[in-house]
Amino acid sequence: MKGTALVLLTATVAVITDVVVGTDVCASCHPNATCTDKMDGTGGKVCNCMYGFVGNGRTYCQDKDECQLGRICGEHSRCHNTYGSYFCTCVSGYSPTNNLAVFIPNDGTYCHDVDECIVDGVCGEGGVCRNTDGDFYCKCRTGYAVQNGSEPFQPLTHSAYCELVDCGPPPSVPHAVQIPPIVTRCGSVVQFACADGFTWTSGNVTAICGHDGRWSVPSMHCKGKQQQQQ
Ligand SMILES: [Ca+2]
Repeated sequence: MKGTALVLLTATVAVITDVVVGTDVCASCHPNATCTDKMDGTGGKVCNCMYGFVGNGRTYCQDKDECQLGRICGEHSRCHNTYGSYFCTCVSGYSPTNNLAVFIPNDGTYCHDVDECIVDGVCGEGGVCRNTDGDFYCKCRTGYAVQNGSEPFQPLTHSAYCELVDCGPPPSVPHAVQIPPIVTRCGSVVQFACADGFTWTSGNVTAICGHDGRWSVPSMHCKGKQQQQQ
């Protein structure tokens, strides 16, 4: 009997989480540990720290900082350690593939690029959106010009925006009048005709509102009819 007890005592010393002679092993488990059957088939019990904790199962089971294990959350992510667990978030411009705000990568969730251009009007009126990996940018469509900045611009971080190009009132041409309708947007064409008492002699009779917001000036010449007769 003495020999058996000595063998048991030796085994207990060797593995602290093993069977303790004459005591209930499970009662000695740390609050953050569970008591489970030993895998060696001896019928003994063992204290194991719960998921998210590390220690010997009995005297200590401390929080495991999963974020120290390298890039556990994957690319474009941030890891957040919590007591007994952890969670991941994505950096700006990326979102979790599980469509939630946070995730744990063990279900295959990872951070992927957000296609910001899916949202209508993200670049504002006249803006054309281009998605990029982790970001997006805007340019102005034809007929619009960038204001308060330069192209390409990111409307969330820059104050630039697109504005309809408008040339304002068409130029005045000596002895000529404008023929309505007068539209002053980019690309608009305004027709001119010689005023009463004058007649066209040469040059083009149109003014075009350019992308730079300026009118081209008609090269037309109108001569007084009386002058012509002389
Ligand atoms: Ca993007």
